[in-house]
Amino acid sequence: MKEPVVGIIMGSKSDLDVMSEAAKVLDELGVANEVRILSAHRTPAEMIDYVASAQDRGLKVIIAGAGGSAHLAGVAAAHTSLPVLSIPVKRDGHDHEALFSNVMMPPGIPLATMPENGGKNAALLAIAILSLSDQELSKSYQGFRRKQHDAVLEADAQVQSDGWQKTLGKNRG
Ligand code: RP5
Repeated sequence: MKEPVVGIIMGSKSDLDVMSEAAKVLDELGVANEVRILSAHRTPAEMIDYVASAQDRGLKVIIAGAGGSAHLAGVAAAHTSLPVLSIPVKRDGHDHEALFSNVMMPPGIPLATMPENGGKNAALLAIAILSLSDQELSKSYQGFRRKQHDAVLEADAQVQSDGWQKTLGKNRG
């Protein structure tokens, strides 16, 4: 088994549904990753230890997600010089507190904040970063982008030939 190059961390088991979207995309493109539940508030020492040792253990990117006051990603970024991508976890009834807390980092400690619940894009950005030094992965990533591009053109061709009403009906099954 390949050693993980992406560490996915989250503040609570309750974040796993959102964060697993990142793991799924990394798995699909063959990027070895590890998933950990480490809270900035409830397990601060373990969380800092994990992040501070990440680079020496071979990790290249960290994806961190939390909701509410969402300190996890910012504190992680403070303890490593690896790129840290944050996923603000948003639930019904939340405002945008996690997003705002993540984008308001002080100058000097960068944090790449993804869309709310944006596990997929976090994984793809991690892949884009890793692709800079991994030709095989770069090819897989280009392939993914091409497939996505072709799917849109196919949908456009369908709506042009069948009309929007029929296309909508087909999509509804
Ligand atoms: C945050 O508080 C966690 O990341 C989670 O998004 C939220 C709620 O945590 P639980 O009370 O469900 O453990 O720290």
